[in-house]
Amino acid sequence: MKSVASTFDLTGKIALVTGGSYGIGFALATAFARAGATIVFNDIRPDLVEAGLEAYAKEGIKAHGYVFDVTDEGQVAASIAKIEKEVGAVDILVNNAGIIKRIPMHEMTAAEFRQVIDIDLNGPFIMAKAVLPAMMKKKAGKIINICSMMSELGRETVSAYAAAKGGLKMLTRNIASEYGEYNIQCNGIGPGYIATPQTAPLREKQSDGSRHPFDSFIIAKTPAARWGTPEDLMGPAVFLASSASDFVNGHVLYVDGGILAYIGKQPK
Ligand code: NAP
Ligand code: GCO
Repeated sequence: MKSVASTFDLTGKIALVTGGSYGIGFALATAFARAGATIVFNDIRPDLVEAGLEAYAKEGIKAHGYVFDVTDEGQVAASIAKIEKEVGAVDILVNNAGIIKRIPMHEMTAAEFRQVIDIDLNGPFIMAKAVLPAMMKKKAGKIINICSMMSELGRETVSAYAAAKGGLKMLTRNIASEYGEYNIQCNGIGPGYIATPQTAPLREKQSDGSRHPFDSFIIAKTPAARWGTPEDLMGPAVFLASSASDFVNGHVLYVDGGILAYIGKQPK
């Protein structure tokens, strides 16, 4: 029987993390590398791929960076073929690339709504579709979709994001349902409120030096009474990328410091 620790080992695996040059994607890829995997990442901007390669090198990781847009089916197909040739077939895909637009719904244009859906929902479909054939051939694969609190909850100004992340939860369940027989597991991670550039506007200090009201709101909504860090997601991601989770399929693992369990801080 294998040791429990060895079931988390990713030696020999190739992990592709979309939008992995900084933020959550960078932390997840770093965790996979520390568990033994070879890292591949992409971004739409060449300068960010360059910066990402430098950041991985600083961590002692020899990553492979590619420039492509996850919403462009042609670019994705060509890039996956290139990655398979230059590095090898992808064993672990993390659909991390994502954007948010905080605009009241009645002021949002359909073009803005579509752009969020395109990157946050169509992108994961296009990426998964591109890696599935090799995974089906190998009869093994892990797909991790980065979902959100907004896969479960709504809030003002984030209609497109919530629609996309709710859809991503169901895409996760459907990939699990459709490809489980090929020993492919598709799960989600639902991060709580994590301190990254994406959430920086919600944490900006007020002109008098006090906390942003949204920052205070999140502290009060989180039993852990703090924002999460990208590092908080590393262990859960290694679990879902490794054979330790081979019978976990179609699940969204919320890593939220308890937000979804909590009604919120009682007024004093
Ligand atoms: P971030 O700091 O904004 O990073 C997102 C990454 O995705 C960036 O590298 C971005 O590159 C890339 N990207 C955007 N559009 C792309 C495209 N079309 N093709 C390729 N790459 C693209 O965000 P984050 O906070 O690390 O979030 C990462 C993921 O976690 C997102 O899916 C987000 O929705 C989700 N999430 C975040 C939080 C949180 O609290 N931070 C919580 C729950 C879920 P550019 O810089 O070039 O745009
Ligand atoms: C927002 C935030 C969120 C988080 C995250 C929560 O404006 O409410 O940006 O949507 O980024 O996805 O899990």
